[in-house]
Amino acid sequence: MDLILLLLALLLGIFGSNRASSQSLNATGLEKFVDELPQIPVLCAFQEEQSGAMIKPANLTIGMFPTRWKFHRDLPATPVFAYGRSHKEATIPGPTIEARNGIPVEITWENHLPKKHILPLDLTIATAIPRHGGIPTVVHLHGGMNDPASDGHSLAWFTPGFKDRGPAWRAKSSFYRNAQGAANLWYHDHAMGLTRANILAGLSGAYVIRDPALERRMNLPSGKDFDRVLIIADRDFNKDGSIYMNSKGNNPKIHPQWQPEYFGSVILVNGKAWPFLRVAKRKYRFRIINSSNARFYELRLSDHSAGSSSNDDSGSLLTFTQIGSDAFYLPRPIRARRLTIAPSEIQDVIIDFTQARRDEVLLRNTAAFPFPGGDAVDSNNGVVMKFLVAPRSSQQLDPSTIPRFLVPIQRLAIEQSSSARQINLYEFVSSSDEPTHLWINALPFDAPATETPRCGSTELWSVINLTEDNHPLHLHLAAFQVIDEARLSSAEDLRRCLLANGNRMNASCNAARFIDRSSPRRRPPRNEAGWKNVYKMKPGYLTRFLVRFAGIDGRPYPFDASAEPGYAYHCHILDHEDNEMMRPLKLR
Ligand SMILES: *[C@@H]1O[C@H](CO)[C@@H](O)[C@H](O)[C@H]1NC(C)=O
Ligand SMILES: *[C@@H]1O[C@H](CO)[C@@H](O)[C@H](O)[C@H]1NC(C)=O
Ligand SMILES: *[C@@H]1O[C@H](CO)[C@@H](O)[C@H](O)[C@H]1NC(C)=O
Ligand SMILES: *[C@@H]1O[C@H](CO)[C@@H](O)[C@H](O)[C@H]1NC(C)=O
Ligand SMILES: CC(=O)N[C@H]1CO[C@H](CO)[C@@H](O)[C@@H]1O
Ligand SMILES: [Cu+2]
Repeated sequence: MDLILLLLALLLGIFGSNRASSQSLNATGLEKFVDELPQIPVLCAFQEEQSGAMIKPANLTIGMFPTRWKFHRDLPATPVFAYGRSHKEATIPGPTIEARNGIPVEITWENHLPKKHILPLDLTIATAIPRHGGIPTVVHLHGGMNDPASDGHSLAWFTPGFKDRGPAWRAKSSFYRNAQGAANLWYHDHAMGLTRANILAGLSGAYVIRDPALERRMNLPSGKDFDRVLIIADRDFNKDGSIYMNSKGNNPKIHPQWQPEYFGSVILVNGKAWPFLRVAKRKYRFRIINSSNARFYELRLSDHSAGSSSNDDSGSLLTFTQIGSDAFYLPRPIRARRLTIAPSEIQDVIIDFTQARRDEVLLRNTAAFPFPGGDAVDSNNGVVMKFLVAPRSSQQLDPSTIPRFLVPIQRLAIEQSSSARQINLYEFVSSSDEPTHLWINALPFDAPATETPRCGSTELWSVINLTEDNHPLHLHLAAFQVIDEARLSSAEDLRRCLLANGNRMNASCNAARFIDRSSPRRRPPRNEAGWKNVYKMKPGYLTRFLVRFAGIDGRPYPFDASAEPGYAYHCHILDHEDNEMMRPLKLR
């Protein structure tokens, strides 16, 4: 980092100072299920003429604004950063952008943020620092297949009026092709070293690409009342209702503020704490996006003993019927009682409330945090939202169906891969055994690109997780299919051997030698066996997947994916990504 700039930034005080002592709010004092789940405003990314007969491209301008947001009936409107067409229209989460398959859109993202951040930052991790002050931002469309210049590279950041721009910045607007079929995406901030704080402050929103012909044929629940986006996130608040973020790090002498994982005890859905939604006895489609910094969710439905935090859901008849994962439809629907969502994962599900035995259904969370070996959830973070099911008399006709088959996928085979890569995940700790940073292949983000696949190729990636956490690994641009997961006999010994050998595998420290032969290789769960752009890397496991550096139909990208500034792949625990569990992905 440039020391002069750092000193200058500190001198000018452009980054919010660490709040001194405001204690965080006791979440138990906030009454649950008092706010209705908001309908997120929709922005159309196309123009419809002659009542839908003609669809034409449109351009959008969306700003990032400092505004106030009420997260709960009993909390005051509190400072946030929000996306919207204007200051007045800015919301938490940002507007849902609805695009049409095959109709591109050009979005000009404008930064209207103030000089000072509303959350404490840490300039000792690799952070974008603008020469003239202001808060750097850049938008990444998660799950999008777009040109490198429009991908939202972490170093493509900019400040208000584009006055300062990062080295990877290319243009004032981003061109989104929407040529990848019906898909669930989300957009969020991705600025170097600031992603966790900018998203925590409110900078994220949903982006749906619709394919009307396909969706008519599938006849799934549709329309704004029955097809809804649920953006789940956890937050803590200060007593004055403002968003809490730790101002002290776990290794304050090394990183004054950074902590390896942010967990909040209040669960927000669409910007409201533990909201309720009135539903009819019929099927609903929910596109569930996890925009938490670090919290995994293991979602369950319970329609008995409301308020119970017990893990026993055997009495519930309600299930999730999952139809999509990340940006892609599954080949066929899968029913499950539990749904695990990693940060930034999207699960597209149908819930049929005709099955509910009571008029109140709780959406609960039972995932330990950190996942999987951490603390158990409590009566706060163990609850997500409540559905109030209208009595049968008000039942509407439900013309929707769940087809037996959705969208077929081409299975990739290992023989199709032209090269193999080894990706090793490390966490480094201080003398007090506290995490200081996380590096992929023992390299920082700014070391020259080592993952340089050829456009059009399919590669076999083997990821070994040599840390104690589960890391949701996300690739920009490319989609992949998980083959299997194998347990390592001693991740600790392999880690030591690899580090002593400069992260290189040799005959004696080779992952293959450390596979635990007594436990079988596991296939991914059925609902994650299709195309993915995020997958949870289990601690102490070797996970293998096949990545296709082309469209999922195998056709070449309709653009030059090898152009500058390239792409990235990273852990989607935002606190890890910021410190520096991210590497360049540079296609050739
Ligand atoms: C929060 O409040 C609840 C109920 O008043 C109490 O039982 C709990 O101990 C409090 N938690 C903390 C961390 O103070
Ligand atoms: C969108 O903006 C670009 C220039 O940035 C322009 O070329 C294009 O015609 C515009 N499209 C529409 C539909 O206005
Ligand atoms: C949300 O994402 C975070 C970070 O990727 C992850 O830790 C958390 O488990 C996810 N939550 C859900 C509900 O999937
Ligand atoms: C592999 O590397 C480790 C660590 O440097 C070393 O101890 C070991 O002897 C090497 N094995 C071979 C076969 O070179
Ligand atoms: C579950 C498991 O095997 N965890 C291991 C992950 O890797 C670290 C470091 O290599 C080990 O200490 C854990 O035991
Ligand atoms: Cu991670």
